[in-house]
Amino acid sequence: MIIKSAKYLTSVVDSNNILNDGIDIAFVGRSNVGKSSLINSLTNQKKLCKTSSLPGRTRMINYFLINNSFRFVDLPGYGYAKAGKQNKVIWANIMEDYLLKSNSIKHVFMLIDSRIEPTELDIKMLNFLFYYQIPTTIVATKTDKLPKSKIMSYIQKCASRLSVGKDNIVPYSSETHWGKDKLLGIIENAISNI
Ligand SMILES: Nc1nc2c(ncn2[C@@H]2O[C@H](COP(=O)(O)OP(=O)(O)OP(=O)(O)O)[C@@H](O)[C@H]2O)c(=O)[nH]1
Ligand SMILES: [Mg+2]
Repeated sequence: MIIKSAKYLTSVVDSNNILNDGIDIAFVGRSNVGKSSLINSLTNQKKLCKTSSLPGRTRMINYFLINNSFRFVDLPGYGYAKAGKQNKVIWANIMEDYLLKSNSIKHVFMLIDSRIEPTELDIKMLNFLFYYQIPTTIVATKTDKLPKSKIMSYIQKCASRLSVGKDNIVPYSSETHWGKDKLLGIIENAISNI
């Protein structure tokens, strides 16, 4: 599929305002894993989605309208712990509300960092998605930071930790756009299966 247009639609901070009509492709994953960068890479835009080297940048649900027909949904990252227990944002309620309440989700891309073993929260997230039978693809980001010869062994480690086959993980780089055609194909399938 070709993404011809992508524009910012709206942001939602209150679960009651989650959009319930239409078609959503959502992006979840640990804070700082590269969700916003992936959306920019898929849409060929540099600044559609704000990215930051500081974790916890995206605190709300951001909706983007793609090809005037379906939406990309940038969800708040989980697992971000600022100094001090009170400030710990382990699991954003609005993200869970979205995944449980939205009638629009057609597919979820769950991002992990290809260089880092998936955390307990990643495992919890994946089990949550499987439990609610939400169609999900795991994407391993930032592969450009690994030597080419090591990428597949890192992906295998991530797969073992998540108890899935390594073919269930798509390696990606938002710098080089490696993996983009594969993800666009998955999106095309997800939105045509309606
Ligand atoms: N080299 C490289 N850097 C990446 C890649 N993807 C993301 N980054 C960098 O990682 C940092 C975090 O990326 P974001 O896209 O803001 O991550 P996020 O998941 O949206 O983060 P939150 O909104 O905080 O949950 C930024 O400095 C990005 O430039 C990638 O594929 N390769
Ligand atoms: Mg973000």
